Amino acid sequence: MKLSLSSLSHANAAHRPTPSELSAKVGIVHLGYGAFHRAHQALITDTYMKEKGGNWKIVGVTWGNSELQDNMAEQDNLYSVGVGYNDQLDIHVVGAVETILTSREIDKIFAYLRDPAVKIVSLTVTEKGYCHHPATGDLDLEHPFIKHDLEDPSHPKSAIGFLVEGLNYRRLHGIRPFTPLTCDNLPENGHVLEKVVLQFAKARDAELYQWIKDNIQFPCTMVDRIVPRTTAQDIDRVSEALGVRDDACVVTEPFLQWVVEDKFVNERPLWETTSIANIQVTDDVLPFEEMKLRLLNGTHSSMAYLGYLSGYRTIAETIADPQFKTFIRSMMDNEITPSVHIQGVDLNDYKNQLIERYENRALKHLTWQIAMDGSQKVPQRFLQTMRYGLEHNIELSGLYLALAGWIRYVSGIDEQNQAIDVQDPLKETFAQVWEQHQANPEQLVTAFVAINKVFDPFFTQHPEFTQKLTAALKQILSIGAKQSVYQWVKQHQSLATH
Ligand code: CS2
Repeated sequence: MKLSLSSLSHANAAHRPTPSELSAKVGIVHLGYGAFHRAHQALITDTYMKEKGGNWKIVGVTWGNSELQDNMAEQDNLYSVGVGYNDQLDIHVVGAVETILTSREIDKIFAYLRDPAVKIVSLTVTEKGYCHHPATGDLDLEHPFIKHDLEDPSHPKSAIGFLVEGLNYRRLHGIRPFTPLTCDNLPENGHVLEKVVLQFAKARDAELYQWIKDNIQFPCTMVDRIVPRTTAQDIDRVSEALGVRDDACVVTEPFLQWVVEDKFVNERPLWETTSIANIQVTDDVLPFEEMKLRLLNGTHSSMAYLGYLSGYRTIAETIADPQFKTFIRSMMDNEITPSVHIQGVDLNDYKNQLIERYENRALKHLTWQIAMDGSQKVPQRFLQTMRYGLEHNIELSGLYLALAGWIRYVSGIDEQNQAIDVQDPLKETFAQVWEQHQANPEQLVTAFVAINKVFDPFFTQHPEFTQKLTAALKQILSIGAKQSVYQWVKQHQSLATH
């Protein structure tokens, strides 16, 4: 039997949405309805409606995942969040979703974006969904979706196109605007969104640009919860625990954090008043973003590239290798922490907790999944920390190894000569650079560092950066990623004992 309102009444009535939640109206449109959103903002909003009421039902927009749309529709738009820790699994059924639309259902999406009842349009469209140059933050006016949306604004393909057209309608009809709320893993994500929205609006119409500039705020957020892509095994485990089959479930970890900048141009749910811990509304999100992007995402990506090349399929497998664990923890302490400036957080506890989160055997978080879209992630996960380190004379050998691991990974061939399924908007560029320079690591690194969509010119001006990166790549090419990590640990342990 499938999950639905009626099957739930028989199987597990405790999980039924409350009557007030069932009758609540839509208040949020979420662009980029994926696993992360389901286990984070949607779950939090669900808890809010169950505990406090309010009309905050969510319309989720997915770019192409019509299977998820079908599964949700068959389940009365219910799904469960399985919270897993090693062998333990707790289930929460979420009833906060009104419906799922695909990005091609343009009229239906606009009906919501125009509706005054919709007060927030939130986004998790991944780094590449901002259609910007990651190194500069500028909108990529050559991006095919952006070009299309500027020519035909009423049939957008990009999230930016939907947002601007929705705001434009409200401007022209005197309807109170919604707050665009980004929940993607980018530093100063609100500013990134604001910049691309304004540049897009400017390319469309000067008045629209000015109106957005004067009337819209783009709160920054720091979001954190590890939510791997759902597997067939996850579906079986959750369905068994729930008593009915749920093809739209997600499995996540117990940890959750959300820090939101308090500048909304319309109403919002007071998420921070729910019984869920670790939700904070503040004036300054940047220190939290830096802490999380550098310590968590930076080490996640390090494990993704070096772990994958070492033959480890998941993060839990990678961190179970004691040498990797030492490598990651030392890198956090010696190379990353100096660049993190935050008051009121015990960073030692935070880092201990990160290692425990990585060790959680309930999550099968593929190194391959995290390795995806490196061109969009490397600037904020590695390069900003390295820039700080270069400016402050901090030793960065672990980060050089991780960055070299990324360069090695995007060659598309692993250490056993098997193909790697590289997923990245710059995949072709990487393949060409490798093709041209593979016999020569110096040239290879120089050509990578010259890719200005990823590397800020700062790095080309620092010969030390290129030299050390080349040395790390040479080592990976000669002894492999795993032995390079082992060697690193050996050297650092002997340094520590001298
Ligand atoms: C991961 C993140 O896939 C990735 O790149 O590093 O999705 C990570 O799991 C989240 O940011 C955790 O909050």
